[in-house]
Amino acid sequence: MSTKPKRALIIVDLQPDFLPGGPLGVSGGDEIIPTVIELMSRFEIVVATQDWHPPDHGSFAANHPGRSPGEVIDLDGLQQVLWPVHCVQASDGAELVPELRALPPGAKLDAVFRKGTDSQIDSYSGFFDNGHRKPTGLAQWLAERGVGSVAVCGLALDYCVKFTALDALELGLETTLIRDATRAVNLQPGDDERAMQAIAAAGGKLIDSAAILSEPAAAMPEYPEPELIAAGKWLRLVRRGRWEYCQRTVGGTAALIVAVTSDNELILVEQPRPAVAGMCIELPAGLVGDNAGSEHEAPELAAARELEEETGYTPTRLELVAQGTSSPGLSDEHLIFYVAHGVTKIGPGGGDAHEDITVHLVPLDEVEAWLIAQQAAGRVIDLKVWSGLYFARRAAAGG
Ligand code: VGL
Ligand code: ZN
Repeated sequence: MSTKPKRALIIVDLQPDFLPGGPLGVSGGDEIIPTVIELMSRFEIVVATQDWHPPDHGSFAANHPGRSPGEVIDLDGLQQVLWPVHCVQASDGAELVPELRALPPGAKLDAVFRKGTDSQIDSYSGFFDNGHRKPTGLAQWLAERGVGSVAVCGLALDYCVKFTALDALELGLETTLIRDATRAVNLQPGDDERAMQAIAAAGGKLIDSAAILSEPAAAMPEYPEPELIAAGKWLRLVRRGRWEYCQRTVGGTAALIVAVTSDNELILVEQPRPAVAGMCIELPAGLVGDNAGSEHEAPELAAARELEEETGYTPTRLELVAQGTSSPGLSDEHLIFYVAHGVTKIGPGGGDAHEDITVHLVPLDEVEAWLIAQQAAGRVIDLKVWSGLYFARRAAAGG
């Protein structure tokens, strides 16, 4: 098991009510959104906090007759700044900002923690209420996922961001404030500077987003465009840098079908394979989009069609269970494994006019012995059969 501590991004209270124009609008709050979204794809784990108050919340000046926002009162034994009504549960202004609800590819939000839900106590920090009486669950959630370091951004620097960062430090998490991905309310001029000093004094790091965004996105080398070496009718040989490999001219993706009959037999096919000059035992399979006019065919349809052509069986449902490369040193071919559920025999099978396919129904608990016997008898075993066996057994076990 990997024990490398993970790094999480905590996005604090990025909600419409804290954006300019909102009841607790933070000046420039909207300007941080693109940076926050860009940062999201650079963290293994991303969480957001959401200020989520009941209408009778004690932090709303409107709930204290004669009081105005900005005044400080005693609320259940704690000093409480009074605020305009904001982030009332289920109101539009309490939603996460639209940019967080429709994320671009590569960005994901793993969890949202709501806070300030108890009307008698406010909660600036994403970890605890202001009296440190109750946790929100965020600390435990991060610990369960092996998070050892957090970067904090969002609104507002001098309240919820500050207390979230200070609690993270107190919990022993390595904590970084992303300075250009936060903005302050600044009820008093200089509150922003004082918040940053407090975080730094407690052991937090202060950085700009550029320090994170300039890290390489992943350990992906840059590759030159492939050059063509030779082209056949169905395959071409190409070179990328010094590496030669082949590509299909049609249908770069193959769909493999793992089908088990109602009698618990794995459906395998045997056919002559010129490349290995032998009879090969394989999973039923076909190329996606290899029929004229079906270039944009959905892979499930290709899989169902191939299963029926080769074996005569048709599924009631196909489940995509895995996809990836077949032989990445040799080819860019991509494979998709489907488990075919509820197969029934409706045709003869045997493939099209050019194919010479024999169907084998092998009892699921005898597949190993059968494959070994086939190999001993001189047949070639396609190793993907063994992967298929894993999915067949898992499906048979109801997994
Ligand atoms: C916040 C004041 C009241 C914040 C929340 O998100 O910083 N500030 N509620
Ligand atoms: Zn609030």
